[in-house]
Amino acid sequence: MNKTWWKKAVVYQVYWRSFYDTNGDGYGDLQGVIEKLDYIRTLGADVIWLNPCYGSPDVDNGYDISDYRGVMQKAGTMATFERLLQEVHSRGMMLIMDLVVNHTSDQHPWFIESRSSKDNPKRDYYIWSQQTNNWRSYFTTSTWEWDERTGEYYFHSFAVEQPDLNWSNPKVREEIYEMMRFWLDKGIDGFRMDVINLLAKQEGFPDAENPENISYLGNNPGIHEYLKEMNDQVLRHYDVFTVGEIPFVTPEDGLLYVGEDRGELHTLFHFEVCDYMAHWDMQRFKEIQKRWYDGMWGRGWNSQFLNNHDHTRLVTRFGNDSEYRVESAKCFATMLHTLPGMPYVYQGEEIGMTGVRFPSIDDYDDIAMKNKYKEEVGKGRDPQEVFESLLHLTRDNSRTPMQWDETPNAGFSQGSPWLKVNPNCSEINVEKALADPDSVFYHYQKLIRLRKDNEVMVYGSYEPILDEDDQIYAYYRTLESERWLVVLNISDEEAQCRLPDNVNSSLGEVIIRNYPETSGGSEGLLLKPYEARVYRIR
Ligand code: TEU
Ligand code: CA
Repeated sequence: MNKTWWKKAVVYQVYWRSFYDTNGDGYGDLQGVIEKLDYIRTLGADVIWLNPCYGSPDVDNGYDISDYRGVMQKAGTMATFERLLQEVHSRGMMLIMDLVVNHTSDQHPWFIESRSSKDNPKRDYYIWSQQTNNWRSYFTTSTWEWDERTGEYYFHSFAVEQPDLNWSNPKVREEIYEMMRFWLDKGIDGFRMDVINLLAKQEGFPDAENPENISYLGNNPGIHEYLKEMNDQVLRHYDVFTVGEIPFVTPEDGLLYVGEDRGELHTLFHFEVCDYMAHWDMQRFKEIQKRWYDGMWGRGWNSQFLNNHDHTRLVTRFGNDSEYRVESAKCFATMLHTLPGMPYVYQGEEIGMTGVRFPSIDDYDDIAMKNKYKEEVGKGRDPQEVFESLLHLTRDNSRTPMQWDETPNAGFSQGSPWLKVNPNCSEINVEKALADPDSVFYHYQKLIRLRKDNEVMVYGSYEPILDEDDQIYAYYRTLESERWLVVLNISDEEAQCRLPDNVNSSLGEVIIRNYPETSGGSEGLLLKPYEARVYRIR
């Protein structure tokens, strides 16, 4: 397996609008990211993934781009962006940007032209049709929107305000490649590619048998030709890192995107956990890890994450954010950083931030949630019931402002934050975390440092044991003579971990743990709720 710098990296995701506001307008901004870079550096992350900060009417928080070469006013200016990049580099870190090229904003000049007349030269930049089919989009009931002016429908995989680009048009592809070079020439270190497997569409848009399963939107014929071309035309000319956001993907298909012999992408995010596992499910999680490891190891590189700006914070969704918040945060951190693949830390995860429950739908911003709410209430369902059903997974769970300290608005903003701050901010914040040597923060810091010093965490093989156990997740990582055993009790109860005798007697030093030292007991290890230990094997 070839070794490159990014395989050893840990990525820290900055959702800038919720990170740190320096001018009091209620939105985090790029200047705020600059001011907090030393904090990220202290954590130890190597790469920063910055969510989209391009020109945008902001219907989907920057994922609806109207100006690919500009910086959104809320975020700052191009000069601030360039300073940010320079400051990141001067600290020995890297910066990757979101690349959102499946769709633009309906306010993008291309779309404004495209919709203006059927014979406009930009008409074919988007997908127009006289007919619809039965497909749902991510955020609405149909992928087709009627456009009065020219009497045709346009195609959108997400919101109505996010028309899909027509990638079968070579001019579109050339425009996108030019735009990518524009940013790469500024010196950015790569891209996180938004729903990149959606670029190619199904020929003729046939009706789906089960329209609720929207997997027809992705992995369609032609996608690999586009990605190879993108690599040929752009990426391979720079030393950069790419991660594709790839829903509906199996390990077999995953290899087609990131196989080391393929010349497409470096790594991917799959969503077998975050899109389909609403609560922790041990057997399912073990099965997913095993299948992806068997399918990709040695041939393509994976990612590890349990939350991001789209997915509810991990302690709330998978752990226990009341009784065992700190323990479960550290337990999942231990898991994410010891599983094979590149770990992602989503801002606030490193202090164990939790999801929220605001009283009313009006307290929420997420377009996915709000559209779904309207759709369901429109069917005559009880509004309160609909609202409650959406709380667990609304994207705003992880979008509330970063909690820096106990001052008003958690030290995030002097103004009125665009999304309310989580009321638990006086208890959970960076200032407290930095002052407490046992905090979640220092556990992450230690895990990240361990990765720098121990290649077994990066290149070690993965071998799970105790497969049937519903409380304990245990696995070896082995690289040459170095062998580690990770033992995690992912449950609210104590757990007896019955390791085979020969394993028990080979346990060496504990490399990292999330509880103070306890005695093992002769019949096996007794693990406290969410206890995590990593042993060196003798
Ligand atoms: O996300 C794609 C998306 O729809 C996710 O919500 C989904 O849960 C999963 O990640 C893929 O199946 C990206 C962005 O991350 C999201 O914020 C945008 O709203 C969306 O694309 C549209 O650009
Ligand atoms: Ca601001």
